[in-house]
Amino acid sequence: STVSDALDALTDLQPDRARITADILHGLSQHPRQLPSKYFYDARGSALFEQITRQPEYYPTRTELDLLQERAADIAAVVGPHLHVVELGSGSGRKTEILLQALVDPVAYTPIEISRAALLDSVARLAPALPEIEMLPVCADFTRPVQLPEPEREPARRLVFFPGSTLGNFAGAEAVALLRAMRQTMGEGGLALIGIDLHKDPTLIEAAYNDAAGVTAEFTLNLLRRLNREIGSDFDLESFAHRARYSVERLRIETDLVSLRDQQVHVGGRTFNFAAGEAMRVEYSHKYTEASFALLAAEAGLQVTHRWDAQAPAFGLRLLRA
Ligand code: AVJ
Repeated sequence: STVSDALDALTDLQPDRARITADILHGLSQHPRQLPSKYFYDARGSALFEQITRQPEYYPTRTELDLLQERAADIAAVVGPHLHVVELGSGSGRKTEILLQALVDPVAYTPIEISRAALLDSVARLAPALPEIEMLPVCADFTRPVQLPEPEREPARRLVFFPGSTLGNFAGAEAVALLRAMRQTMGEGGLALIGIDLHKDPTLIEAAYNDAAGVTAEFTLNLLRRLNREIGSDFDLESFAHRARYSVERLRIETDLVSLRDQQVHVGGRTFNFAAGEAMRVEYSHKYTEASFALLAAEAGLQVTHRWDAQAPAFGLRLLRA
């Protein structure tokens, strides 16, 4: 596609103010409180995440990019030609570019991305670089049902691309539900290529979510800034602090915004009291072992057929089929 064809094909299902307000009110009514991490990604949040990926402590992105680069030809041979690639949470599309360049005659590419700004940037970069591929972008929350656009040319099968260990943001039943929905998206004979961060020295993991430059803290707090702007809440950004700790029992980073004092916050006409020290959960980043991932996939009716791993820091790509 040309950039202009790609933009004409855009499906816009970006969450609106009412949807975001309902999700936030629901999260604030839980004990302990929790806010969905998908709302990190407004234009600024996506830009801050890109900045995180360039911090020396944040190993996942560069490790996965190198792994993809090294194994792309092998992956392309295994998944076969003429694919419709559907990516969940496509962000900047840097990983996609490596994959699409390696695949044999890919038919179409559907990036699904909640941040319209990130989506438009990636389309503007990918369309000219890959003019032979039909671009069918979708701005949407990929945890909600999305009607997939149909490519003009009939693909051999779909390949769901889900890199970045984004799956790690989903705990337990939600992760299984997402993988089940992904299985539907894969369709008949479809495949999924998933990037997962693997369990390793907790010190390395914790450092990745507590970079010395403070970019991750800014990224976390940006959620409150975004909510204040878009749904009219009045979170005081000076009165909450980022905290990310690795739980060795649960194999996950647990990121909280901790209230620094007793305070009140107003959202959607309601008042919420926060005690000093009270933590609001804003993100999980699960890490996996070989066994824990295979079990999770099996719960969703999926089988791991191929693995490609990076060592030190450990990171994995998994190919799944139904
Ligand atoms: C984009 C979801 C994979 O969980 O590692 C990075 C987001 N949060 N630093 C992750 C994130 C804090 C990232 N994912």
